[in-house]
Amino acid sequence: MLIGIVHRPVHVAMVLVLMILSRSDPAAMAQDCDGNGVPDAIDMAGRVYWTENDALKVQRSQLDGANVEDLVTMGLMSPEGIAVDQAAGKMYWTDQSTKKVQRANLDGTGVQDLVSSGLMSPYGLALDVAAGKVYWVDNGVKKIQRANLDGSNVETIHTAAMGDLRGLDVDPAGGKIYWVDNNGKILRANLNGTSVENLVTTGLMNPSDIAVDPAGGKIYWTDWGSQKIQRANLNGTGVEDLVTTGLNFPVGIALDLGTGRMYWTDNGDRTIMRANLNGGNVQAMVNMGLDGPEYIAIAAPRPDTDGDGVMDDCDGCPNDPAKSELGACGCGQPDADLNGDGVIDCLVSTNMMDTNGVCCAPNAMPTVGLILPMVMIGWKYRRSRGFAGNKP
Ligand SMILES: [Ca+2]
Ligand SMILES: [Ca+2]
Ligand SMILES: [Ca+2]
Ligand SMILES: [Ca+2]
Repeated sequence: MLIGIVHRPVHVAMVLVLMILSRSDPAAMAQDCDGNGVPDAIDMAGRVYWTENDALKVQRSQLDGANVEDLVTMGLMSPEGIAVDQAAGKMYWTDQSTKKVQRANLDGTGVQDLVSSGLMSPYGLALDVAAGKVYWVDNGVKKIQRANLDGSNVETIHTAAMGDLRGLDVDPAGGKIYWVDNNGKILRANLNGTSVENLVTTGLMNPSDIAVDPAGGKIYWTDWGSQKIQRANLNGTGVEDLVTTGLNFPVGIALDLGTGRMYWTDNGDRTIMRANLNGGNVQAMVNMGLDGPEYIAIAAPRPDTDGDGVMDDCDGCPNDPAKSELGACGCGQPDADLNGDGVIDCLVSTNMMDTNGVCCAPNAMPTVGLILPMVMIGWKYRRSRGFAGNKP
């Protein structure tokens, strides 16, 4: 309605301005096709998020360590565990000293207290997004707890008589939570806390965090006491050393399974590190400007399979680089009008193709245009055979 009363020259000028704006980088950066509040450029590039326990921040950088950003800088006293719900554009963390579980948008805006009473010393945190649950350990009261993603319905699912609870991770499909006891144990249980198993009880000194690769059938952990990164099968057998040199005080660990890498923090060296899942190709991603990074989470790059700049989750034709919407002809076929008859070629009956199969010969009649002449021919035929009117 508004456009109808806009004076034409003004309208044209506005369109030109919009066209120019849409080509500039800030506008492209702001595109958010899936509406999760994260610019698609960031969704597609991925990010690594961590808690800065000494500088009292939540930060992130690109996966290659570039472009470190402060996300949350207010209201933190001892941020610890962190996890990311990328599709919803939210990050969750614990604060051991404010005794809270909190969340915010992935750019750090919109901080919310989810659980702010009844906690003593919350540490590691993990998400089961599909089931709508956030899990955390409370080392103060020696409990593993969970709640809905909005912080409602807090449940205690495991109470440890002793131990020093730190990081945990969830394998929703496998129906297990995994956690570390900093006194030298790795454990797991069902999602409701039943059937607790000791997985690794020897050879550990001070395991600090754990990350599960369900598809690969492995658990990965940091051990700041032995200064190692290790992994084992999901049932704790087959323990392997992955990184045994160059570590000072490794704390958090997270996996980027799409690129086959693990990321960890070294709280002693004040670095964000990464390596291949087998421990090869160790790299310091961020090694300046950090005070004491603690736990870590990965927002993996969201794929753009056909490389057309539209990520799969928003691409109506994720395997057709020429289209991002079905259009009139569907994926794999352009909405073209090669013969210029005003009808998209794919809508023309295939029997109108040339003998050499090229769609469509000049002046070929589109299917819709054939209906009236065919009705007329049929009517004339019936008349000529004396059927018209059914006269006796
Ligand atoms: Ca987005
Ligand atoms: Ca695409
Ligand atoms: Ca596409
Ligand atoms: Ca045509």
